[in-house]
Amino acid sequence: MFEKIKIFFEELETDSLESKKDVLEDILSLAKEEGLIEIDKGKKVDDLKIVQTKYFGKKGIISDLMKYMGKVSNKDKPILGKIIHNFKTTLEDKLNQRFTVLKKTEINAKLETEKIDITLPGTNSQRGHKHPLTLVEEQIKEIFTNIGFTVVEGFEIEEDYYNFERLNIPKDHPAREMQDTFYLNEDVVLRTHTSPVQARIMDKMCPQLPVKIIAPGKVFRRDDDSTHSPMFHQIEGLMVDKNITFADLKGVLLHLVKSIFGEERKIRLRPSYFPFTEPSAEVDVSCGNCNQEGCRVCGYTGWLEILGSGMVHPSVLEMAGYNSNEVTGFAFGIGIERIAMLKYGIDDMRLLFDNDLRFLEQF
Ligand code: 2U9
Repeated sequence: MFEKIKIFFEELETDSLESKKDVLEDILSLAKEEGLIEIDKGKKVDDLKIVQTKYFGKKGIISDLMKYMGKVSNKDKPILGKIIHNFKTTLEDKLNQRFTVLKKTEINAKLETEKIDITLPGTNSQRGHKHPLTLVEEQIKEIFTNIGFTVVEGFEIEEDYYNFERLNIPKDHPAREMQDTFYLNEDVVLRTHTSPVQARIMDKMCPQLPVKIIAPGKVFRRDDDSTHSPMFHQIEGLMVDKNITFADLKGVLLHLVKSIFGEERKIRLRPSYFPFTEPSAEVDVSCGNCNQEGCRVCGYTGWLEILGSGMVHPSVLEMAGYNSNEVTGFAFGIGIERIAMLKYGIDDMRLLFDNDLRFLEQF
């Protein structure tokens, strides 16, 4: 086709286009038919793009035709322009129509194959859950709030005075030695127990009675092995009132132990020593693993040590402003990790702090 046009213009030479315009129109009419067929043959948008480039591209047929505009006389320019314009718009319209149809078809096909069944059940994201230490802490808090105790929290960074002096721990007591305590400076420590919380509350409340509080929280000691961690969690309890006796302490602790481990469990109190309680007792729970027949868990004793307790030392009451002749109290301290280890059969405390999902997912 293009050859024909070339020859046509070569032969045109000095003749005017006007007289031979029919010949050119015939040539281009044929070319137009060819183009329309090519457009119809395109079955995909990409096929059409190839045809589009062939006719409308920078080096396409229409661009070639336009070059003759510069070669014909001024008089012939409008005639040639009209012929080219007609050729161009016919193909352009046809191309646009075809593009619209094919694009629609392709979108429909895509929608058909990528159809989403919105009635299918969704994939659930995995739910997290509470850490075993949180579970135990929450259970113990609930047991005590149910019998009228209030939960109080205090500072993890504490004055030496409240952490030790107020708990009747004199300067030369072994618990104050550097290997046990993280000192921030001479007068400030990371609290080694939550007892300073209770000491501060007694300051605030005195002479009000009763004091009936539990203090949960993190505590810090320079210790690290399978049964000790430099940071661990405690819940300490304190009850101060007139006529509080050792029997009250025993009753509350029995209730606590049965609530955590089960009604069938027993407790045993062994004499002990703490600077802040007098008398003091360590509390054991009957071994649930062997029903006290003796096993590895309880070291063949039938008993498991779980907490420390005692009657508040008169000096501790006096320092808070209470008259120790009129007022008595009991106190106890529970290591939450120890309870969690016994409750869930965990043999290494460090597992509680590793945050390994294979471990945590079991609770
Ligand atoms: C005040 C007065 C007395 C809190 C007590 C214990 C006994 C005790 C340990 C248990 C395991 C610490 O986490 S542990 O290592 N605690 O044995 N704690 S009596 O006595 C207090 C507290 C506050 C004002």
